[in-house]
Amino acid sequence: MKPSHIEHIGIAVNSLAEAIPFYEKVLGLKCYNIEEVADQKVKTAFFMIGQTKIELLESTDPEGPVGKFIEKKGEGIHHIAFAVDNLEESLREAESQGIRLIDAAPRRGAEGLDIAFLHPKSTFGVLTELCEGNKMNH
Ligand code: CMX
Repeated sequence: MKPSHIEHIGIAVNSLAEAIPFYEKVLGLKCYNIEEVADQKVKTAFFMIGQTKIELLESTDPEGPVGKFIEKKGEGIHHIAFAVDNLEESLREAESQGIRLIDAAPRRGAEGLDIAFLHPKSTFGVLTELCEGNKMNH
C-alpha cells in the first residue's frame, strides 16, 4: 500500500488541558484544533510537526477505546496513523495478507479524514490506523 507519510501519532492523555501546555510551552508547537469525536468517545487536540500531526486523545467515557486503554496501560502512545492514497484498496490488501481489521470499511474520523484501524494483535502490538483525505497545512 506504500503509505506516503505518518499522518499522525495518537497519544492518550488524562486531560487535554493538562497535556497541551507541554506541547505548546516546552516543545513550542501550536494547538490548531480541538475537536470532539462523539462516536469514538474522545476529545482531540492537534499539533502539526512537518507533515505529521500529534493527536492528543482525552476520553469522554471510561468505556470508550481511550478510556479503556488508559485504565489498563496509563497515558502514552495509543496509535500510529499512516496516510494512504486508496484506503479501501489498502484495507483489502491488508486483509488478504491475513491482517485482522477492526474496521472492515472506511469511516469518518477527526478532521474529515476517512480512517480505518487494524487490530494491534496482528500488527505487533501497535494499534495501526490507515487514513486518506485532506492534506491540511498548519
Ligand atoms: N495499542 C496496543 N494494544 C492495545 C491497544 C492499543 N491502543 N488497545 C488495546 N490493546 C490491547 C489490549 O491491551 C489487549 O491486549 P491483551 O489481550 O494482551 O491484554 C488487546 O489489545 C485486545 O484488547 P481487548 O480488551 O480485546 O479489546 P479492547 O476492548 O481493549 O479494544 C481495540 C481494543 C484496539 C480493538 C479498540 O480500542 C478499538 O477498536 N480501537 C479502534 C478505535 C480507537 O482506538 N479509537 C480512538 C481514537 C479515535 C481517533 O483517533 O479519533
